[in-house]
Amino acid sequence: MASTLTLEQIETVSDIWAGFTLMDRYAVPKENCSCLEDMKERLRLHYEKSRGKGKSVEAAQDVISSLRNEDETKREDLSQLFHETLASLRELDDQIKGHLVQEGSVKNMEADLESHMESLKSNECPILVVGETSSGKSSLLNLLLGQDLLPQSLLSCTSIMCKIRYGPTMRAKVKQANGVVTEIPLEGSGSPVEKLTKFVFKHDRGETTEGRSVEIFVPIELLKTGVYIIDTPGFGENSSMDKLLLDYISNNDIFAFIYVIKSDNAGGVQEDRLQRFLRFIVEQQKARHVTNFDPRAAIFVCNRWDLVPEKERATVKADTMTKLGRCWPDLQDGQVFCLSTTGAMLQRRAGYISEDFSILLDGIQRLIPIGLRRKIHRSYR
Ligand SMILES: Nc1nc2c(ncn2[C@@H]2O[C@H](COP(=O)(O)OP(=O)(O)OP(=O)(O)O)[C@@H](O)[C@H]2O)c(=O)[nH]1
Ligand SMILES: [Mg+2]
Repeated sequence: MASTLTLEQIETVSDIWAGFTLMDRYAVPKENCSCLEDMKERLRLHYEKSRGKGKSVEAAQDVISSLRNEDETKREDLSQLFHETLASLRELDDQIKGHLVQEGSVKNMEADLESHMESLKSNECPILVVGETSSGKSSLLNLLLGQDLLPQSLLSCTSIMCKIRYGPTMRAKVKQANGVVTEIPLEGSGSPVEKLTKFVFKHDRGETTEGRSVEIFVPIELLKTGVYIIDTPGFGENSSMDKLLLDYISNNDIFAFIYVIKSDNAGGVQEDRLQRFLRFIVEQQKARHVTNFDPRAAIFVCNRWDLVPEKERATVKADTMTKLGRCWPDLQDGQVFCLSTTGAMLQRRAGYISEDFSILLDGIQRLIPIGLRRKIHRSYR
């Protein structure tokens, strides 16, 4: 037997017992590996890791926090420029100033600069996670955050907008339709998922929770930089839940979003829903004067990829690309990612980042900043 794990050894593993034996021999963690495929994937990831390849769990966390850093630096530069311009405006010769005031331009410019400076101060950097019901939005968020926080289930559904942001202690704030706010401590005994379930989850998809929202505060480093993530109810099944999402899009600037697709849906991507939804985003953002809303910043995740039979994957991917291409302007191959969230979570719990998740993280790092730059550009105008 070789002194280090080799690819040939992994390829020859043909049953669970051979897999366990190889894992024991090379001290590969076995947790959560319940089938041959999971084991071989774990062995492959271990092989890559031992050769210094593949993403570490720490690097995966850094992806989200680095998004913010880029935004932060640009915001500081721009804020400085605004300060200087405002100071120069205020120092203008009285005669010139009088002339410009008469034209109304100085007053407007000062007011404009002040309002831009105010919006730049905002530490908000939202990433919206949207998509079909049961496509795995909540599961994907748990994966990105590296912990089980949001309830996920096939039978029940997220019924409320869940904003996840940094806080020194783990807690949630639930806002009722009548404005009453309830604080829910999430620390201590019992899992956060259990404590949150009755507030953010509905067992009957017909029930409504109109007008409510929840903010979940978690003490994790990657959110400390101001990035926050919003889990949303599935789109297209229940009109009151659709309304929650559509109202949010109409009332907020959307610079970055991840659209999750249920790849194992019979008939593939539900094109009409997708089209209505994506059109709505573009129109609303135009109406909100988010100029040049950049379609390149959207990320599409073909999730539950493990449930698509291997021999059908190429066809399903091609069909998805065609349908997405018809709904989304200038769609690039690099915006669409195939992922098994459950598979990635299983590997992540054992300290490995699966290949599909690693590719998605690279995509997030590449594409989300395009959207965030729009936020800055808007202030330049
Ligand atoms: N096999 C498989 N199951 C997945 C994957 N991602 C999520 N699931 C399962 O799909 C079901 C739905 O996942 P959720 O995360 O609740 O989906 P959601 O999009 O948040 O659902 P709603 O809130 O109802 O819109 C759960 O049973 C998950 O365990 C995946 O990649 N593979
Ligand atoms: Mg959900």
